[in-house]
Amino acid sequence: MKKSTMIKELLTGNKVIKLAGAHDALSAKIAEKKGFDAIWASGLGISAVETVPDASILSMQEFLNAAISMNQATNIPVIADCDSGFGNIHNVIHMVKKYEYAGIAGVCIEDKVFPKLNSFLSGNQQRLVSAEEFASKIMAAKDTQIDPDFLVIARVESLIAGESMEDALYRATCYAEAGADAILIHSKSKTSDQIEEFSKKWSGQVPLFIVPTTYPNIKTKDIEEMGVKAVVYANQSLRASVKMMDYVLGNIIEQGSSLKVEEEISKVEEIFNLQDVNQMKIDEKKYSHSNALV
Ligand code: SPV
Ligand code: MG
Repeated sequence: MKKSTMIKELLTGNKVIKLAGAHDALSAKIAEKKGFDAIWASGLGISAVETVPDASILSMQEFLNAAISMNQATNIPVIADCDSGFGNIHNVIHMVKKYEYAGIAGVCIEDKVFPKLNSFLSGNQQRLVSAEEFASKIMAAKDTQIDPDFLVIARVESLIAGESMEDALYRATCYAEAGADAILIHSKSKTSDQIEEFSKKWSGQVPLFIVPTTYPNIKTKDIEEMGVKAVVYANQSLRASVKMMDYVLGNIIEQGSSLKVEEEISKVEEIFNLQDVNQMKIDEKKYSHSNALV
């Protein structure tokens, strides 16, 4: 089954869809192994791998290459975080052609100006484009896709930019009417109150996605009860790997050896498994020169 069809089917199913943020093929593969339904090719994560800010610094092609790596390494759909669409409607049209052709199951674009800033960057003003301008981007994206199952998610940043709940609901309605397949409602609140209020007032026209980074106490059961369809754990694996690398490398310098941390890190065999070394061994036997001659 096509990966876009897989995600479309999940959207119409009755389970909450769990997406894991990934920053490369390895993190995507671990997410699949752990049972996530889909991958979120995180703009923050992909930028962090290059140690640049999540502020439209990398090019679309760089984000796309990272998403392709994740897609090729896994059997589950990849939804690509495409920031504000890399520019205006012409950039969005180009983006949809490229991502769809590459086999990415869907894209998510947000209603911030280009260049965008990560939603949690403080001290900088988060600026939105008008609802009308962003609705045009959604229309352009939907008109461009060839595969009917390719997903276009509209991300509403009103609550991030300090706008009202009414603004968020108005924008979400405009984007759904423009053809968005789902709405991602983002919040930086320390509690899930905003998301709860939004989902209560939402018409249900299209399904909702949430990203509970700042309100991590919310559980799958609560999400289900709210009527939210999908949850994106956008940056937990990135933060986990940074913390662990920092701790382990610091410890080696402090101790003068890796002995103390040896039990706390993955065995080399676990790395081999993630690299499909087993398959390499099977291929080696199957295609050995002696077999070829008999
Ligand atoms: C990302 O993962 O890049 C996101 C989610 O857009 S967040 O960083 O929470 O805004
Ligand atoms: Mg992002």
